[in-house]
Amino acid sequence: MTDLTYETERGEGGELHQRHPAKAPHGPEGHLTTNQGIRVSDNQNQLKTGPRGPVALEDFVLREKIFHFDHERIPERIVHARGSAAHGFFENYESLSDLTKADLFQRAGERTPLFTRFSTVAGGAGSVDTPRDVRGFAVKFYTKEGNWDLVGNNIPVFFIQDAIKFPDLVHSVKMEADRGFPQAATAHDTFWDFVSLMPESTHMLLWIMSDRTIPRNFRTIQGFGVHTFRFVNAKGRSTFVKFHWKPKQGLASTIWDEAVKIAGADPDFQRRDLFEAIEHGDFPEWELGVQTFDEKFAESLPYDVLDATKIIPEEILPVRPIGRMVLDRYPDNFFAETEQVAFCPANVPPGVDFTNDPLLQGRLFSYLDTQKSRLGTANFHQLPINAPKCPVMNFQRDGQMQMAIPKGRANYEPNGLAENGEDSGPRECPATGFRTFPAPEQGDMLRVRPESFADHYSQARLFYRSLDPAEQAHVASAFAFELSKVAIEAVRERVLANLGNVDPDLAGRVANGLNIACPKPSPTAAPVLDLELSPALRIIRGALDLDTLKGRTVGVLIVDGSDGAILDRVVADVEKAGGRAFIVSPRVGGVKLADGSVRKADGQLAGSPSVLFDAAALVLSAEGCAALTKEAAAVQFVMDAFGHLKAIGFTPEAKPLLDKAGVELDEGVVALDRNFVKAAGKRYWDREAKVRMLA
Ligand code: HDE
Repeated sequence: MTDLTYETERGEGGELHQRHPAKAPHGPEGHLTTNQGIRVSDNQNQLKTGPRGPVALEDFVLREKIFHFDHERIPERIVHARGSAAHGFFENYESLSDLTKADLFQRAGERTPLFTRFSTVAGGAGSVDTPRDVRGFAVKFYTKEGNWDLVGNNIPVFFIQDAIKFPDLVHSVKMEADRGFPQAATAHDTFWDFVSLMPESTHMLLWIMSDRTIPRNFRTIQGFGVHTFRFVNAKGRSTFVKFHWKPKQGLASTIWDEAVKIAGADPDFQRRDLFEAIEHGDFPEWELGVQTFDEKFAESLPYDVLDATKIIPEEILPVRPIGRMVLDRYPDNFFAETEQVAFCPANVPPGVDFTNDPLLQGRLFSYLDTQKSRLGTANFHQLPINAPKCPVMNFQRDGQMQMAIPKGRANYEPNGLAENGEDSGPRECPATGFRTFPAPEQGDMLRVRPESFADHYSQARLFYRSLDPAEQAHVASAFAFELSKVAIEAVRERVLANLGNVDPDLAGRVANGLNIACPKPSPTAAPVLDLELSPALRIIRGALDLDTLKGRTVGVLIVDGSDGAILDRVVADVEKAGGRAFIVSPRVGGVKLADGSVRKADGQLAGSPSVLFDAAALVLSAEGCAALTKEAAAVQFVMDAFGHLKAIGFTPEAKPLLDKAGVELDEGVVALDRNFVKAAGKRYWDREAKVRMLA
């Protein structure tokens, strides 16, 4: 055991000194210093006038330390405050030079370093990881021709069509202005009041009431650029493009009851998951895909590609995979990297360009602006996490926290200093510099919404009707839950009237879930169309719903008397399948196995409920099981694993615990033999009707 307790010694005058033993490496690099590089002799005691006397103002060591601490926090992001990030790379599959001149897409196999931050939207920086909320999916590519920030979400549409509504939207969703709650939740009056008056939000509401907003973790979300962007090739030809990230880990969500319980059991669940996955070498990976199209295709659609409340279903326009992103390094320092990273959709390299999407246009202003108030200086781009990994040369100078020391007199352009033998600085480059695509524009200056943005319901209907029945039931139940938290009755009615345009069955189920009458559908500005359904939108039983244990965790419950051989086999099988086994026992010091040996646990039962795992294994002895039937945490462990549709593997001795938890045997409740691993990667949707009353 290391002894890090205080050592005491007497000084020359007999005074008492307390210090920690010097454990740091000796030599200059091991010495504690002030920010001015002055070595510190004592980091435990302030400078006092006499042992019991007043503290001296001249104690610069104390003052500097407290001063710096006082200013450690910076304003959190107004939205997306809570996030986690990782470093990695993008690897390009093949040259896309026909579509874009963007340097990172020119050569097959080329890797571009990147930094990706995932986030929730509504909650503060200290809120929990698993509220029902959109997840941000922001990627900073450090390309050879400058930074490209693809600042997307895990949902392909947005609430509003025009940036001028963003402050209203965000005010409505954040904590209510007078009472300061609820934190990180849409389930309250002001949010539903606002969206009920904004029918354009209906499509997004369907997505946020779906299981997409209660993802299992960051590794199992999809990402979308949302807006239509442009690719521009070397010949100056523009192609419209929509960006998609598809998780190689599969798409996976929690059950609402599970998400709520995870919030209590581990508020950092998704952050920890990202950290641990990378630490264990399970590097999360996504495929970047594009939907590309021209003006003619855009005009053939019954909706506008500039409207961020619309998708182009993959069945109509397939997603072409163009490369992969691997996240293989967790940041060294959360503040310096994850907190200080500054994304901006306006950061695009030559070959990527914008469209007139009015939401995108507003974003092009907002992000640079917000960084100044968050990071405090116009020089935030010099922070290591934000700095491009290519040369940055211009005549911008000075400002707070200027890190660069430019040489010479050339801080303006044009200048003729070269003729005087001096460095004249950089010059514009018409051949390789960024040129905006010369889209022809004309029209009257108006504050209007285009006619082509008027249909607010057809795609909401398309989304709802494309889902698996279990997902539809979750959507209806989520609406019923959220609206039950809304106290203003007129708001509930307005939402139901809007839902009536999406699908009468949905509106009826929600009304039934609330036990109120379903009002007539609200008037619509455009006819609601029955668009062709898109099964690609499903999570459950969809293309990205993978039955796998790879990168997933099985919680293995053990007690005194458990059979060590079975335990070892289960652990080995799980690991062989690419998963992790997390041993849970009533006491973290472990248990005495049947053969008398001691097996340590990774977590204590009370702090390791089954919501934290993807499947459960019960390696119990008869006596141990009898004791666990009297332990609520153990009964809950099993009950929740069953209720959250997870596989449960069990030794015969564990049966009494299953019975106590009300578990009925089905194809997901299996003996702990070789078949368990196969069963453990799945969720058992057929169990839903037995465990939940859904709307
Ligand atoms: Fe953002 N958004 N946003 N947003 N957004 C911010 O920038 C904004 C929108 C998104 O991990 C802010 O640095 C406006 C859509 C992500 O650091 C701010 C509008 C999408 C992140 C801002 C939108 C996003 C942000 C707050 C409507 C998906 C977190 C802090 C016009 C395509 C990035 C910051 C990170 C962050 C403004 C709408 C994604 C205030 C005005 C649509 C992932 O600038």
